[in-house]
Amino acid sequence: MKIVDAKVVVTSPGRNFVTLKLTTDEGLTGLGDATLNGRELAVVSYLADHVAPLLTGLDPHRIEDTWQSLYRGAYWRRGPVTMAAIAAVDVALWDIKAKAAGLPLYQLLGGASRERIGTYGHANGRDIPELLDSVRARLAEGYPAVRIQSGIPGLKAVYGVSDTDDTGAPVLHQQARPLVEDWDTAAYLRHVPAVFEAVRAEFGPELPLLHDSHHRLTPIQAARLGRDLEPYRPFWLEDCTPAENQEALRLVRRSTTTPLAVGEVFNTVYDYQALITEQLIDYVRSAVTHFGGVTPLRKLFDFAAQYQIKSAIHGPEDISPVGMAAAVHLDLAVHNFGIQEFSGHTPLTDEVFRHAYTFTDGHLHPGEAPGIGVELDEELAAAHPYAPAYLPVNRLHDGTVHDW
Ligand code: EZ4
Ligand code: CO
Repeated sequence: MKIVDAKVVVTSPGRNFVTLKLTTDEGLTGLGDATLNGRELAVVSYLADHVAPLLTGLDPHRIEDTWQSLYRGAYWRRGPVTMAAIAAVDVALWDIKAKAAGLPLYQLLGGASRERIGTYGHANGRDIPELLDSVRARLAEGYPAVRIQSGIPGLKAVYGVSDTDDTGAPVLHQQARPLVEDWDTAAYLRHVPAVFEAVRAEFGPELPLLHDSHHRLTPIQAARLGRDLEPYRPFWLEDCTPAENQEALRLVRRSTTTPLAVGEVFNTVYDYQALITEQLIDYVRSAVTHFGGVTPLRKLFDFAAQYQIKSAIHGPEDISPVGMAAAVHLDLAVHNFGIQEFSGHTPLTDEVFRHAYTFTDGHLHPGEAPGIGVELDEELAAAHPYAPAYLPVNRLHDGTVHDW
């Protein structure tokens, strides 16, 4: 079998998605997600201008060899653009291989290690009463675990709150300039324990509660927050510091027993080296889409497993259903599965990317369709062309740019 066509499809059914479609001489097709939120066209160029010409004529069964030749052959290794492009190729090849075998991808990864995949959903509110309503809504949808994010007194727009409307539906950042959010770390550190207190008081001790600090704290601030949240037994504290400084997590780790989750912006195993070998974290958060595909993410999970660290694949709306499908197959197969973030997509997005995976009673299952189980409606995709979009920028009260 040979690859005869490599096509990059950009579509915006409410937000931008980049998809690689490979076609073989036997008529099999494979899809891979290459969406890099806010920098989409850089990956389109990487794929269309530099990778697609290398793919035609290759045997699609040679996944490891193709991955290594794209990673090592570029000379310029790592980085989100490169790794999103390689991820799309990797997933499209796994899709083809599994279709050729007539099996759902998870069967090629060792088969099911569980019956279904536990998820967490996003609850948020501008204030605590609104957040409590939002938690109630997620529980009514069946979510077994909930991430809680709240507005902070004195701040007008905060991560995880300003990007949803009153009904909890995502507000899309389809605009030509970044939205500016504001930030005050002291106000945040004062408020978050009160948020946990209120949610525990309302929903009791059993509901797993997660929280995302979105890279905004220094190590000593993160240590403080981790300690302050201990009485409420959080499931995890996510991205407490900008963790490209891996050593920073040593201070946090020795200061608190609050579990730590890190890695949604990482793109290779090297970003995790100290975090895993020194057991500084509890969950690895990388997405298939941003980590070079199923091949390296499986290796990461196996590495993490030796240190009792579990998987928690990033699952925001900006991972397309193609990237989500690949994640769900991995989740079902790996032994050290932890939890899967899942927000779902708009009905229009689910129409452009028809998928076999299902979400029932708060749990995902990849389904039994051969491959990853996603079909791209190219006509519908073309009817919704790319629209410029940026992630927000964060500023302190005096105007200083802060981590977003
Ligand atoms: O901000 O995917 O845990 N989830 C997150 C996400 C990220 C977006 C960035 O594109 O932190 O909401
Ligand atoms: Co996050």
